[in-house]
Amino acid sequence: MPEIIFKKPDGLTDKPTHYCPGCTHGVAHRIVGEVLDELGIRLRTVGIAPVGCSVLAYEYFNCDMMEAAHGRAPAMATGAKRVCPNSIVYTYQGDGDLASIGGNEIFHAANRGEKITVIFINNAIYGMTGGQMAPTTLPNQVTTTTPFGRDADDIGFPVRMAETLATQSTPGYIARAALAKPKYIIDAKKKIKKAFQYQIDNVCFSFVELLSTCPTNWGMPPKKATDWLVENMIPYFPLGEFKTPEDGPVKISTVTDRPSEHPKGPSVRFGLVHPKDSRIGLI
Ligand SMILES: Cc1ncc(C[n+]2csc(CCOP(=O)(O)OP(=O)(O)O)c2C)c(N)n1
Ligand code: SF4
Ligand SMILES: [Mg+2]
Repeated sequence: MPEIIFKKPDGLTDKPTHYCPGCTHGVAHRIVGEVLDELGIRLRTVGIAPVGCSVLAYEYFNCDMMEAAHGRAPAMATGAKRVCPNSIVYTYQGDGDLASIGGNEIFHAANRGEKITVIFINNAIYGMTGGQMAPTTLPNQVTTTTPFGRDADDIGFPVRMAETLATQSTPGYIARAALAKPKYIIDAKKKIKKAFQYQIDNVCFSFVELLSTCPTNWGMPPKKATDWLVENMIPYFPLGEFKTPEDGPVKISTVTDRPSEHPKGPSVRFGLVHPKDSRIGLI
Protein backbone atom coordinates (compact mmCIF):
# COMPACT_ATOMS: atom_id res chain seq x y z
CA MET A 1 0.00 0.00 0.00
CA PRO A 2 1.47 3.39 -0.92
CA GLU A 3 1.82 5.71 2.04
CA ILE A 4 -0.38 8.82 1.90
CA ILE A 5 1.74 11.80 2.87
CA PHE A 6 -0.55 14.66 1.81
CA LYS A 7 -4.31 14.80 1.42
CA LYS A 8 -7.31 17.03 1.69
CA PRO A 9 -8.16 17.51 5.37
CA ASP A 10 -11.33 15.84 6.67
CA GLY A 11 -12.29 19.36 7.80
CA LEU A 12 -13.18 20.15 4.17
CA THR A 13 -15.83 18.45 2.04
CA ASP A 14 -15.08 17.09 -1.44
CA LYS A 15 -17.01 19.90 -3.10
CA PRO A 16 -14.88 22.06 -5.45
CA THR A 17 -15.03 25.69 -4.36
CA HIS A 18 -16.40 28.46 -6.57
CA TYR A 19 -13.62 30.93 -5.68
CA CYS A 20 -11.78 32.73 -8.48
CA PRO A 21 -8.34 31.36 -9.43
CA GLY A 22 -5.73 32.67 -7.00
CA CYS A 23 -8.25 33.89 -4.43
CA THR A 24 -6.91 33.23 -0.94
CA HIS A 25 -10.34 32.42 0.50
CA GLY A 26 -9.38 28.88 -0.56
CA VAL A 27 -6.14 29.02 1.44
CA ALA A 28 -8.05 30.21 4.51
CA HIS A 29 -10.51 27.34 4.12
CA ARG A 30 -7.69 24.85 3.82
CA ILE A 31 -5.88 25.92 6.97
CA VAL A 32 -9.07 26.13 9.03
CA GLY A 33 -9.92 22.59 7.80
CA GLU A 34 -6.48 21.34 8.79
CA VAL A 35 -6.75 22.92 12.24
CA LEU A 36 -10.16 21.28 12.85
CA ASP A 37 -8.50 17.93 12.04
CA GLU A 38 -5.35 18.50 14.05
CA LEU A 39 -7.23 19.62 17.17
CA GLY A 40 -9.72 16.74 16.82
CA ILE A 41 -12.71 19.06 17.15
CA ARG A 42 -14.43 18.72 13.78
CA LEU A 43 -17.37 16.63 15.01
CA ARG A 44 -18.25 19.11 17.74
CA THR A 45 -17.68 22.26 15.69
CA VAL A 46 -20.33 24.64 14.39
CA GLY A 47 -19.29 27.18 11.75
CA ILE A 48 -21.26 30.28 10.83
CA ALA A 49 -21.02 31.31 7.17
CA PRO A 50 -21.37 34.97 6.15
CA VAL A 51 -22.76 36.83 3.17
CA GLY A 52 -20.06 37.69 0.62
CA CYS A 53 -17.89 35.52 -1.58
CA SER A 54 -17.69 32.94 1.19
CA VAL A 55 -21.48 32.69 1.45
CA LEU A 56 -21.19 29.04 0.37
CA ALA A 57 -18.67 28.19 3.08
CA TYR A 58 -21.32 25.87 4.51
CA GLU A 59 -20.76 23.68 1.43
CA TYR A 60 -17.00 23.49 1.99
CA PHE A 61 -16.39 23.07 5.73
CA ASN A 62 -17.07 19.52 6.81
CA CYS A 63 -18.63 20.36 10.17
CA ASP A 64 -22.06 21.59 11.23
CA MET A 65 -22.68 24.93 9.54
CA MET A 66 -25.27 27.70 9.74
CA GLU A 67 -25.77 30.70 7.46
CA ALA A 68 -26.06 34.17 8.96
CA ALA A 69 -27.63 37.30 7.52
CA HIS A 70 -25.04 39.90 6.53
CA GLY A 71 -22.83 40.84 9.51
CA ARG A 72 -24.85 38.89 12.07
CA ALA A 73 -22.57 35.87 12.38
CA PRO A 74 -21.25 36.89 15.84
CA ALA A 75 -24.84 37.08 17.14
CA MET A 76 -25.65 33.63 15.78
CA ALA A 77 -22.38 32.29 17.16
CA THR A 78 -23.21 33.77 20.56
CA GLY A 79 -26.52 31.91 20.60
CA ALA A 80 -25.00 28.63 19.42
CA LYS A 81 -22.18 28.75 21.96
CA ARG A 82 -24.37 29.71 24.88
CA VAL A 83 -26.90 26.97 24.11
CA CYS A 84 -24.20 24.33 23.49
CA PRO A 85 -21.17 25.43 25.51
CA ASN A 86 -19.28 22.23 24.71
CA SER A 87 -19.43 22.95 21.00
CA ILE A 88 -16.63 24.78 19.26
CA VAL A 89 -18.20 27.72 17.43
CA TYR A 90 -16.53 29.89 14.83
CA THR A 91 -17.55 32.52 12.34
CA TYR A 92 -15.94 33.11 8.96
CA GLN A 93 -16.53 36.67 7.75
CA GLY A 94 -15.33 39.14 5.12
CA ASP A 95 -14.46 42.78 5.72
CA GLY A 96 -17.69 44.15 4.28
CA ASP A 97 -19.59 41.68 6.43
CA LEU A 98 -17.64 42.07 9.68
CA ALA A 99 -16.20 45.58 9.66
CA SER A 100 -19.00 47.44 7.91
CA ILE A 101 -22.44 45.87 7.98
CA GLY A 102 -21.76 43.84 11.13
CA GLY A 103 -19.43 46.28 12.90
CA ASN A 104 -21.77 46.57 15.84
CA GLU A 105 -22.11 42.80 16.20
CA ILE A 106 -18.40 42.02 16.31
CA PHE A 107 -17.62 44.90 18.63
CA HIS A 108 -20.07 43.75 21.28
CA ALA A 109 -19.41 40.02 20.90
CA ALA A 110 -15.72 40.73 21.56
CA ASN A 111 -16.52 43.04 24.44
CA ARG A 112 -18.82 40.46 26.03
CA GLY A 113 -15.95 37.99 25.75
CA GLU A 114 -18.03 35.39 23.94
CA LYS A 115 -16.03 32.16 23.86
CA ILE A 116 -16.16 31.93 20.07
CA THR A 117 -13.49 32.10 17.36
CA VAL A 118 -13.72 34.61 14.53
CA ILE A 119 -11.87 34.17 11.23
CA PHE A 120 -11.88 37.59 9.56
CA ILE A 121 -10.98 37.77 5.85
CA ASN A 122 -9.70 41.27 5.08
CA ASN A 123 -9.29 41.61 1.30
CA ALA A 124 -9.71 45.40 1.31
CA ILE A 125 -12.82 45.23 -0.88
CA TYR A 126 -16.39 44.03 -1.25
CA GLY A 127 -15.55 41.06 -3.44
CA MET A 128 -18.87 39.39 -4.15
CA THR A 129 -20.83 42.44 -5.19
CA GLY A 130 -18.33 43.70 -7.75
CA GLY A 131 -15.49 45.45 -5.98
CA GLN A 132 -16.95 48.34 -4.02
CA MET A 133 -14.98 50.13 -1.27
CA ALA A 134 -14.85 48.32 2.08
CA PRO A 135 -13.99 49.89 5.45
CA THR A 136 -10.54 48.33 4.98
CA THR A 137 -9.90 49.71 1.47
CA LEU A 138 -6.48 51.40 1.51
CA PRO A 139 -5.98 55.15 0.99
CA ASN A 140 -5.87 55.88 -2.77
CA GLN A 141 -6.98 52.33 -3.61
CA VAL A 142 -9.17 52.30 -6.70
CA THR A 143 -12.48 50.44 -6.37
CA THR A 144 -15.72 50.70 -8.33
CA THR A 145 -17.06 53.24 -5.81
CA THR A 146 -13.73 55.09 -5.46
CA PRO A 147 -12.69 55.34 -9.13
CA PHE A 148 -10.13 58.04 -8.28
CA GLY A 149 -8.84 56.15 -5.23
CA ARG A 150 -10.04 56.25 -1.63
CA ASP A 151 -9.81 59.83 -0.43
CA ALA A 152 -9.11 59.48 3.28
CA ASP A 153 -9.71 63.21 3.90
CA ASP A 154 -13.23 62.81 2.59
CA ILE A 155 -14.26 59.34 3.72
CA GLY A 156 -11.83 58.45 6.47
CA PHE A 157 -8.97 56.03 6.79
CA PRO A 158 -9.22 52.24 6.67
CA VAL A 159 -10.42 50.59 9.84
CA ARG A 160 -7.89 48.45 11.71
CA MET A 161 -10.21 45.88 13.25
CA ALA A 162 -7.61 43.85 15.16
CA GLU A 163 -6.17 46.92 16.87
CA THR A 164 -9.63 48.33 17.56
CA LEU A 165 -10.87 45.14 19.23
CA ALA A 166 -7.61 44.81 21.14
CA THR A 167 -8.36 48.08 22.96
CA GLN A 168 -11.28 46.49 24.79
CA SER A 169 -10.55 45.61 28.40
CA THR A 170 -12.23 42.22 28.14
CA PRO A 171 -9.57 39.52 27.78
CA GLY A 172 -9.20 37.99 24.35
CA TYR A 173 -6.84 36.65 21.75
CA ILE A 174 -6.56 39.12 18.87
CA ALA A 175 -4.09 38.54 16.03
CA ARG A 176 -3.44 39.36 12.40
CA ALA A 177 -1.71 37.24 9.75
CA ALA A 178 -1.46 37.23 5.97
CA LEU A 179 -2.32 34.74 3.22
CA ALA A 180 0.37 35.68 0.77
CA LYS A 181 3.42 33.46 0.75
CA PRO A 182 4.32 30.22 2.56
CA LYS A 183 6.03 31.91 5.53
CA TYR A 184 2.95 34.05 6.18
CA ILE A 185 0.57 31.14 5.67
CA ILE A 186 2.48 28.99 8.18
CA ASP A 187 2.19 31.85 10.68
CA ALA A 188 -1.54 32.23 9.88
CA LYS A 189 -2.17 28.57 10.63
CA LYS A 190 -0.35 28.83 13.97
CA LYS A 191 -2.52 31.78 14.97
CA ILE A 192 -5.73 30.04 13.89
CA LYS A 193 -4.76 26.96 15.87
CA LYS A 194 -4.00 29.08 18.91
CA ALA A 195 -7.34 30.86 18.57
CA PHE A 196 -9.26 27.56 18.55
CA GLN A 197 -7.15 26.23 21.42
CA TYR A 198 -8.20 29.18 23.61
CA GLN A 199 -11.80 28.26 22.88
CA ILE A 200 -11.21 24.55 23.60
CA ASP A 201 -9.71 25.57 26.95
CA ASN A 202 -12.71 27.86 27.57
CA VAL A 203 -10.41 30.86 28.03
CA CYS A 204 -11.62 33.76 25.91
CA PHE A 205 -12.96 35.29 22.72
CA SER A 206 -10.51 34.76 19.87
CA PHE A 207 -10.13 36.65 16.60
CA VAL A 208 -7.69 36.16 13.72
CA GLU A 209 -7.64 38.70 10.91
CA LEU A 210 -6.25 37.28 7.66
CA LEU A 211 -5.03 39.70 4.99
CA SER A 212 -6.36 38.13 1.81
CA THR A 213 -6.31 38.71 -1.95
CA CYS A 214 -9.09 39.45 -4.41
CA PRO A 215 -7.28 39.22 -7.75
CA THR A 216 -10.53 39.63 -9.69
CA ASN A 217 -11.64 42.92 -8.20
CA TRP A 218 -8.13 44.23 -7.65
CA GLY A 219 -7.69 43.68 -11.39
CA MET A 220 -4.42 41.78 -11.24
CA PRO A 221 -3.18 38.23 -11.69
CA PRO A 222 -2.78 36.08 -8.55
CA LYS A 223 1.00 36.44 -8.18
CA LYS A 224 0.83 40.21 -8.53
CA ALA A 225 -2.04 40.23 -6.02
CA THR A 226 0.04 38.49 -3.36
CA ASP A 227 2.91 40.91 -4.00
CA TRP A 228 0.48 43.84 -3.76
CA LEU A 229 -0.81 42.48 -0.45
CA VAL A 230 2.71 42.26 0.99
CA GLU A 231 3.79 45.67 -0.31
CA ASN A 232 0.63 47.63 0.42
CA MET A 233 -1.54 45.90 3.00
CA ILE A 234 1.03 44.69 5.54
CA PRO A 235 2.52 48.18 6.10
CA TYR A 236 -0.95 49.54 6.97
CA PHE A 237 -2.20 46.38 8.71
CA PRO A 238 0.86 45.10 10.61
CA LEU A 239 0.99 41.43 11.47
CA GLY A 240 1.20 40.18 15.02
CA GLU A 241 -0.64 39.34 18.20
CA PHE A 242 -2.31 42.45 19.54
CA LYS A 243 -3.72 40.90 22.66
CA THR A 244 -3.47 37.58 24.45
CA PRO A 245 -5.40 36.64 27.59
CA GLU A 246 -2.09 36.18 29.42
CA ASP A 247 -1.44 39.93 29.01
CA GLY A 248 -4.03 40.80 31.63
CA PRO A 249 -6.33 43.81 31.35
CA VAL A 250 -5.41 46.60 28.95
CA LYS A 251 -4.55 49.85 30.73
CA ILE A 252 -4.91 53.36 29.41
CA SER A 253 -1.98 55.70 29.79
CA THR A 254 -2.38 59.40 29.18
CA VAL A 255 0.40 61.56 27.83
CA THR A 256 0.67 65.17 26.81
CA ASP A 257 3.54 64.87 24.46
CA ARG A 258 2.40 66.68 21.35
CA PRO A 259 5.24 69.10 20.62
CA SER A 260 4.40 72.66 21.61
CA GLU A 261 5.34 73.85 18.14
CA HIS A 262 2.53 71.69 16.75
CA PRO A 263 -0.06 74.00 15.13
CA LYS A 264 -2.72 72.86 17.58
CA GLY A 265 -0.43 73.11 20.59
CA PRO A 266 -0.04 70.50 23.34
CA SER A 267 -2.83 68.01 23.56
CA VAL A 268 -3.82 65.01 25.60
CA ARG A 269 -3.44 61.76 23.76
CA PHE A 270 -4.25 58.27 24.92
CA GLY A 271 -2.21 55.14 24.56
CA LEU A 272 -3.08 51.60 25.41
CA VAL A 273 -0.41 49.80 27.33
CA HIS A 274 -0.32 46.19 28.36
CA PRO A 275 1.25 45.43 31.73
CA LYS A 276 4.00 43.37 30.12
CA ASP A 277 4.94 45.61 27.23
CA SER A 278 3.61 48.42 25.10
CA ARG A 279 2.49 46.33 22.15
CA ILE A 280 -0.32 48.66 21.20
CA GLY A 281 1.16 51.77 22.76
CA LEU A 282 0.80 53.71 19.53
CA ILE A 283 0.01 57.23 20.60
C1 LIG B 1 -27.62 43.89 4.81
C2 LIG B 1 -26.98 43.61 3.47
N1 LIG B 1 -26.34 44.60 2.83
C3 LIG B 1 -25.74 44.39 1.64
C4 LIG B 1 -25.81 43.15 1.06
C5 LIG B 1 -25.14 42.92 -0.28
N2 LIG B 1 -23.86 42.27 -0.17
C6 LIG B 1 -23.73 40.94 -0.31
S1 LIG B 1 -22.13 40.42 -0.25
C7 LIG B 1 -21.61 42.03 -0.01
C8 LIG B 1 -20.15 42.36 0.08
C9 LIG B 1 -19.38 41.37 0.85
O1 LIG B 1 -18.05 41.78 0.98
P1 LIG B 1 -17.12 41.12 2.05
O2 LIG B 1 -17.85 40.88 3.32
O3 LIG B 1 -15.90 41.94 2.13
O4 LIG B 1 -16.81 39.68 1.44
P2 LIG B 1 -15.91 39.28 0.20
O5 LIG B 1 -16.89 39.03 -0.91
O6 LIG B 1 -14.97 40.39 -0.09
O7 LIG B 1 -15.20 38.04 0.65
C10 LIG B 1 -22.67 42.91 0.02
C11 LIG B 1 -22.54 44.37 0.19
C12 LIG B 1 -26.50 42.13 1.74
N3 LIG B 1 -26.56 40.89 1.26
N4 LIG B 1 -27.08 42.39 2.93
S1 SF4 C 1 -14.36 38.09 -6.28
FE1 SF4 C 1 -12.45 38.29 -5.12
S2 SF4 C 1 -12.88 37.55 -3.03
FE2 SF4 C 1 -14.51 36.82 -4.41
S3 SF4 C 1 -13.88 34.76 -5.05
FE3 SF4 C 1 -13.18 36.20 -6.63
S4 SF4 C 1 -11.09 36.77 -6.04
FE4 SF4 C 1 -12.07 35.83 -4.24
MG1 LIG D 1 -14.03 41.66 1.32
